[in-house]
Amino acid sequence: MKKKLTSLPSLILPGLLFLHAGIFTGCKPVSKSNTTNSNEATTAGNPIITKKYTADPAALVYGDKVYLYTGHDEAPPGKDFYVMHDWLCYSSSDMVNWTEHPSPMSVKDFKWVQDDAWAGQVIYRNGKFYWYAAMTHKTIPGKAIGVGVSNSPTGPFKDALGKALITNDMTTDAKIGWDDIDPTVYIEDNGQAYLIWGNTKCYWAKLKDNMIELDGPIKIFDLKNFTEAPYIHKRKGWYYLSYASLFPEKLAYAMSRSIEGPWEYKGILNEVAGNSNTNHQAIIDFKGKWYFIYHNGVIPTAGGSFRRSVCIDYLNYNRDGTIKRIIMTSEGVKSAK
Ligand code: FUB
Repeated sequence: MKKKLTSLPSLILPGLLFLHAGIFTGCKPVSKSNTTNSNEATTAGNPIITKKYTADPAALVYGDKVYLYTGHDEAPPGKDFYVMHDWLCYSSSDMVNWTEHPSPMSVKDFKWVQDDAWAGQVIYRNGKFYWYAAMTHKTIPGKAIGVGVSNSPTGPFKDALGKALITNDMTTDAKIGWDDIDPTVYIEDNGQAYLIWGNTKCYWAKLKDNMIELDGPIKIFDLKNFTEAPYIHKRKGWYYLSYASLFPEKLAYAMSRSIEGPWEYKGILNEVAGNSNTNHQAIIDFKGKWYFIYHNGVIPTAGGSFRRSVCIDYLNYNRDGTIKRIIMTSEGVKSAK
């Protein structure tokens, strides 16, 4: 049984410093302890995980499986900001049945980090898995981006650098401490890797083959109403840069024939996701279908902007390559064959 979502208005403060409250009526309550002993993580439909609060999905297709990496919202009911100390990992062969793996990475794995296991992305290269993620730096004020590395998609991931790859003092265009968040990585067919990240400014830089050093200056993409959560995917010669826009966040997207831009704004991809003032996406092609993985805040009774839940719906294209507006559903997707 699923019911409609009800959103309350959000209070907008600069950037991501905000308060938000909302209510939702529905089913599939999260367990009291917000933990699970079973590795069978999910039930059918959206949200796909109901035993824990999950946010900021990243997904990797590797072999015949999809690996889903999420943030882990642990803010108690009534607390209106992020409490996030580790990340979670799930895998599936069909996009419907998800197996939970032990938490593969935590802020404790990074000695230079104070806290805050925020969004990131995992990518495979040369036999290793690299996880780029935003955290709060212990000594350099503001958010920073670190890199975890593992021999397995399910971890454990270790600090690949022993220090941050990106710190707030390296990016001075945005006069805020939380502009170095939400890293995403894309590897071109010629092997050139790109790191893209940001809040209010969309930064990008080339990465060296070792994946843990920048290979050139930090530049900025010009994107209409960019807030955060950049994500790159490619289809039929088109690059797509999707991102969270305005606040409360909708997802917008732009297209280009080159990953280095210029990017042409194409409009809204997804509306505000029920009961969550943030919106964060991963887009993958798996077994012949395109999937849009995102979060909302619909788990009763405490779900909301700081207790979020990952959902999956289909992503479809128009004949000219533009993307059809996402239809967020309670039913979610069917088993992929
Ligand atoms: O989860 C913390 C922050 O909220 C992420 O970095 C943003 O993308 C937003 O989802």
